[in-house]
Amino acid sequence: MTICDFHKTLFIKSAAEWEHLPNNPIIEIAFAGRSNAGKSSAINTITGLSKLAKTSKMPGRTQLINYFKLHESLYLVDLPGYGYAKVPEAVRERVQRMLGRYILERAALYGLVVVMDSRHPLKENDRIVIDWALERDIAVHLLLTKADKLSHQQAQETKRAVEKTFVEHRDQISVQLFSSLKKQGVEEARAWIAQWIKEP
Ligand SMILES: Nc1nc2c(ncn2[C@@H]2O[C@H](COP(=O)(O)OP(=O)(O)O)[C@@H](O)[C@H]2O)c(=O)[nH]1
Ligand SMILES: [Mg+2]
Repeated sequence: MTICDFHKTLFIKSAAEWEHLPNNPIIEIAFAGRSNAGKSSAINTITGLSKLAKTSKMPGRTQLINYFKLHESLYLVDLPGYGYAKVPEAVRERVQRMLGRYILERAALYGLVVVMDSRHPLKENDRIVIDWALERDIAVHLLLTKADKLSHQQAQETKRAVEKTFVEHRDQISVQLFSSLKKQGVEEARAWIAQWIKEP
């Protein structure tokens, strides 16, 4: 059961620099993942707002940190994608630095959704991002998206394998299958996010 209206999520701002991040102390749940993994699509599917976050067939387009207000006490944050080789080196380094600083230092960050293509989960950069969150004791939700590209059995096997990898961190890391195309796993993702909402 969710206690807020995901359909009322509003775009707040795009930030290119650390100094431009909002400075009001609202809980942030951030979405990280490789370029093209399906982060923006997942935000749109979870909120039920198909045009909220810009999606793209061209990887490496979003180098900004995008803020959305889901509730008076909660922001959703679409982080820049990583791991796209065709982005110029200087841009890639800047993005990695921002991402590292955001995950390691952002006081408002309470939960990290790591969006991964369920056909290729846990790439090196995903592991790095997950390790940063573990270091800080931040809750991690692994969203195995594009599950529609796998058979039911393949998808279940992938989920089990990912769960097994983090069995020692099962209090901190949860795993689910998701598909923006088929609207699969939406309520499960909403429930994970809604647990962070503080009612006044
Ligand atoms: N089949 C399928 N395609 C998806 C899914 N989610 C995203 N895509 C596609 O993957 C591409 C990248 O999606 P996007 O959300 O922009 O990825 P981002 O770079 O991680 O924000 C787009 O062409 C989407 O239509 C999904 O669940 N299933
Ligand atoms: Mg995106």
